[in-house]
Amino acid sequence: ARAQIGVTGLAVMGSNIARNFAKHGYTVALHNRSVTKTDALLAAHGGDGDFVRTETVAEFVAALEKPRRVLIMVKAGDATDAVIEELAGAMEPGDIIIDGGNALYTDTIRREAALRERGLNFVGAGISGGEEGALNGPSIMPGGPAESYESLGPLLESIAAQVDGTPCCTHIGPDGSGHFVKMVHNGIEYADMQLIGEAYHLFRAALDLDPKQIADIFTQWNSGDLESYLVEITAEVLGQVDAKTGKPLVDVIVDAAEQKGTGRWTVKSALDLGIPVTGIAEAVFARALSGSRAQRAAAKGLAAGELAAKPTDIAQFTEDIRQALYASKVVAYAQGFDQIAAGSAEYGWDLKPGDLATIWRGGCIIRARFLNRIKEAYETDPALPSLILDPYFRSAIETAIDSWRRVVATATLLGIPVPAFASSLSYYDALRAQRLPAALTQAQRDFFGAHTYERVDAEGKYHTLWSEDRSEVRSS
Ligand code: NBP
Repeated sequence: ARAQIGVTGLAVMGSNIARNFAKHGYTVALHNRSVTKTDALLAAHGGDGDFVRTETVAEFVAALEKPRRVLIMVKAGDATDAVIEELAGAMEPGDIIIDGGNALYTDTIRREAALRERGLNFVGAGISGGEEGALNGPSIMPGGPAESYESLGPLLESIAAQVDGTPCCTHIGPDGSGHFVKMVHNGIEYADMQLIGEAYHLFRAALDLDPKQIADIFTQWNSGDLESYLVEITAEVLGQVDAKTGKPLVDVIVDAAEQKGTGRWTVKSALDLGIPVTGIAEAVFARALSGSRAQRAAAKGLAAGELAAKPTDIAQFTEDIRQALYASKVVAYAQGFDQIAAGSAEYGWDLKPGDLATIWRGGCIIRARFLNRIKEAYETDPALPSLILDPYFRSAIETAIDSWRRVVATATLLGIPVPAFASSLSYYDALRAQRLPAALTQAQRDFFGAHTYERVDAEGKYHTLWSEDRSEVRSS
């Protein structure tokens, strides 16, 4: 036994992580259900470092130093359970199984409990950064027992992305917390992509700019507050020309965005936790709407009503869009961090929002300059009631607010859909409002269901006898 780590599941993610470990000097045992992938990896990249080729699970487990550390990188779901079962049968108490796939956090909670019963350590680790990150440094969000992080942490931290000398990897918390946090990360990614999409749509539909011009704007934005991986790749995508037609590539791609599920999971979990993640929800629904192709085709010709004139001051409206994007992005992150706080409270995880902002600064899809500000915000006040209330973000939104309103109003008057911009602004206005129409909602509930209400001027619960003399009674 001489390998410090084993990787099973050698599709694109597993292969790249195995190579990343090897490049960092670790001896890596390789395993895949079908040996062809193992051999393909060795043939193409065997020179990256020290690999141990294995065919069976028994050989694989025997190749590992104790306590054994195995990283599973298979398709999330039943395949993960099948692989865990096979490995657990061959491993010994104290060994560590890491699931680096995109598991649903409740599955991770279940698997961790079952393996703990058998004396094994199970670490559900969210890994972000796609194939490039896996190879050159991902952002890693490992949950599971703190003891296992002592043995595992140094390995994971060494292959993670590094920002200002800090690895983009830290122990997140018990059982499913790593996968939960990765799920919300992906939800934020959905919101971020939708917001960028809305900005792009406005450039085209409200300002009649072409993809190349818009690419230049995104390139410019990427040297300011919006600097981020997603803004950077947006410029690259918009600059791409289709070889076949000579048109911008984006114009020959079908406008139906697919989803694998983590955005949907985020929204489902937020619904259960009662946290409004409106930006993420709008992003998930926008993808669903884009994919309803038959319905959209049938809706062709629906009236738009009388539309306003397009903005004439292109520079001003461009700046308005930039501000709206920034402010909406702050809201999306604020909501995501609210969900993390709620998940932490629900499951007793004691999650540290500042740590998450720190490890998302590099390696992952949502990496952005902006995350330094979030890190600082939570360093200053770990109990911040909302990210929006941090002095820096509060003033950034104050600067952006007029532009943000102009963008949402103009889009509405031009018939251009901006669900995430608009719902983020509404969320902000609702958060700010000191009186909401919820008083009416609660009164209606009391009317039809005797659900009672609280009064602004007295303690206790009250009910109006709506179908009698409409007098008020105190509810027991
Ligand atoms: P896939 O998600 O496409 O999974 C393919 C791997 O799963 C192959 O190694 C395959 O083995 C193995 N596998 C399957 Br399918 N069923 C199996 C079973 N019943 N028993 C054993 N092995 C089985 O690979 P991926 O795209 O590299 O992603 C790996 C994980 O990482 C996933 O959970 C994914 O959600 C997550 N992830 C992916 C990305 C990304 O950018 N792609 C980013 C972050 C996280 P075979 O070769 O024998 O068929």
